[in-house]
Amino acid sequence: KEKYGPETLFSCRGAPVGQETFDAFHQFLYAYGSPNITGSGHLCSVPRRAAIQQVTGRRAEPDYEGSKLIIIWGANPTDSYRLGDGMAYGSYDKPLHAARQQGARLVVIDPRRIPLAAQADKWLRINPGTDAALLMALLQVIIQERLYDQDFVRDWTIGFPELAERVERARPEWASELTGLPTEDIRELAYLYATSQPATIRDGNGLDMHLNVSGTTRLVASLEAITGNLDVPGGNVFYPSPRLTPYPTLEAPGNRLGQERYPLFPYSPFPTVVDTILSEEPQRPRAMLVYHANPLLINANEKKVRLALSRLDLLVVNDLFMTSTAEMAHVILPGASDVEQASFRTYSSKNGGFIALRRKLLDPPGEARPVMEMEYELARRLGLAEAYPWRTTEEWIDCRLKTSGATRADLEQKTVAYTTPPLEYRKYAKSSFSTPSGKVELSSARVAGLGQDPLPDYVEPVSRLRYPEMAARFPLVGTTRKLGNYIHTRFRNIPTLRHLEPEALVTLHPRDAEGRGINDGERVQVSSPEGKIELTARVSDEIGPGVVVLDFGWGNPEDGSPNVNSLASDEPRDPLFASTSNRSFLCQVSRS
Ligand SMILES: Nc1nc2c(c(=O)[nH]1)N[C@H]1C(S)=C(S)[C@@H](COP(=O)(O)OP(=O)(O)OC[C@H]3O[C@@H](n4cnc5c(=O)[nH]c(N)nc54)[C@H](O)[C@@H]3O)O[C@H]1N2
Ligand SMILES: Nc1nc2c(c(=O)[nH]1)N[C@H]1C(S)=C(S)[C@@H](COP(=O)(O)OP(=O)(O)OC[C@H]3O[C@@H](n4cnc5c(=O)[nH]c(N)nc54)[C@H](O)[C@@H]3O)O[C@H]1N2
Ligand SMILES: [Mo]
Repeated sequence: KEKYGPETLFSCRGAPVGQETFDAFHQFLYAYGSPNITGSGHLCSVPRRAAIQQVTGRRAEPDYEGSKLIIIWGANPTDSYRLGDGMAYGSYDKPLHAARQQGARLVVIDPRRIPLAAQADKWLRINPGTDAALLMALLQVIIQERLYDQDFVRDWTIGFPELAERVERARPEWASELTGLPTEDIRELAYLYATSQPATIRDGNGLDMHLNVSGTTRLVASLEAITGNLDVPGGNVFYPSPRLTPYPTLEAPGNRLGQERYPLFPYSPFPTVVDTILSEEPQRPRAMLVYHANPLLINANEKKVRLALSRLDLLVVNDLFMTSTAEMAHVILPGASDVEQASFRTYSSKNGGFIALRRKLLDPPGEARPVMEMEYELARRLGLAEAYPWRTTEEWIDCRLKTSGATRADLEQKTVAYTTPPLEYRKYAKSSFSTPSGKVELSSARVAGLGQDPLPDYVEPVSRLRYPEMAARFPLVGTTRKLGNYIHTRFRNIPTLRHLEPEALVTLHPRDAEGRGINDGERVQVSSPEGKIELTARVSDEIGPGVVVLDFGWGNPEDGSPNVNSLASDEPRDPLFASTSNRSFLCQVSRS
């Protein structure tokens, strides 16, 4: 701190589970004098949410009940279930299946035949990263055929003529070339979506890990809006969510790293942190406090991330297990697990926003401690105790719940407490949209003000078309899948789960396997411009020819399988959010 300044300390957090994952070391960092929080956000829903916010003020979620058409778009809810849905609806996928029983049609847009695709009326096997082309063609047909909601567009949107002009040349034939989808399927989906009133879209993390997440997801929101599907029963709605007492209690001490370049991204994007560590800037990151995260394995370009982490003067990792990131640490803080510390979480749902408490069931073993108490103790020893309104986990929970409408005592009795009224539709008629103009901004003056294109557009992903020369050596497009039995890089050390999915696989289409003399179950090499790994081949037509799917989440010391992210490049990046293309990279598969 004395030598380089407090802002050279960074905190890095992973995908949140309980509220403690959002809050850990936040107060500490601000009290210490650093505004710099980083993590996995650039790969996970933050860009999608922030991009859609520019259009409609808030990301609208699917309201399956009463819907006539459900589009599952880059999401795999069967394997990647969402926390809270089970508590709100009895089981995570109940509303979706209930709507199906009422006759809703189901369309899945995914490069891979996910479990829901097998039950769908239509599976559109799209080329990875090309969704914006499909979206523009849908808009083109819907606008040209005047299938949009003309009253809504007139009263509640700005920028419609500009959007219409932008998509004018995006004909289904054009999109067909890029997406690999038949022209007829594109035209049919445009009619189906515009004439099935109401229709709903479940957008997912499949749209996140590409270099154009901002353009793609703004187009999703634009499509929902102009067809009159926003905040209506059976459409895409703004669910109520609980409000917690504001946190942290301190102001951010100055501008975060990346704030000027990526002002719409609420943290410091990890790729920017990596670049800055590797630069000669005197103010570069020098120390990192990693909590509940495995940044070495989950970011594109493992080699570069490893180099950056190795340059830090101090790397502290708080985890339950010896992860690949923890192996690099100077200091390891043994964390208490979910069952060894109390916590809570807020959820949005149709029935209202609710809060659920997680009870402590066991004492943490050995030197492990609840994170909020560890944070407080660290702050106390550094003379920062007075920034803290809590000392214990329970006091932290009380602090956060103070103005929420629920108390810890309530939650101990009820487990789940609703703190808002149930969902109300068409809220915009009363309170407008929460954008600068109060309307849906199909063209965004705020984005233009950042020197960026005010309208969303198609950008060619990492593909054979974008890099024809590279494609001569690496002719396949690699993408990755999350495994239902694991969460990201976790749980391979649980024998019962490991028994179900013992090793990392690469899935190839039969035609690609045959052409390479590869049989199901054989060891193969997968190489990309960034590196080379060995995996076991799985031959299946659940993906198209020319695309291979690699299993994400392996690479920790005890799992003995390689990390797919060593093959993905960290460039190019999304212009607004620095998202990298973890889900499309050029590669080649050959017999080992
Ligand atoms: N190629 C590719 N890359 C991806 C993805 C992909 O699908 N494909 N997915 C992306 C997405 S969506 C995300 S969110 C990120 C995930 O990125 P991360 O969140 O960084 O990954 P996790 O593996 O969930 O790491 C969580 C770590 O926290 C530890 N942990 C679990 N519980 C506790 C606890 O109670 N206390 C403490 N101290 N530690 C705990 C676990 O042991 C684990 O090491 O990866 C992203 N990267
Ligand atoms: N069991 C389990 N549950 C989880 C997680 C886990 O790791 N394991 N992770 C949690 C986290 S942090 C998250 S973010 C959520 C994610 O949950 P979801 O939002 O459902 O996202 P994913 O499971 O990553 O699935 C995304 C789908 O998008 C597809 N896809 C990939 N690229 C593209 C593309 O370019 N276009 C289209 N249209 N589709 C594409 C993939 O093939 C995949 O089927 O799940 C959460 N729940
Ligand atoms: Mo995520």
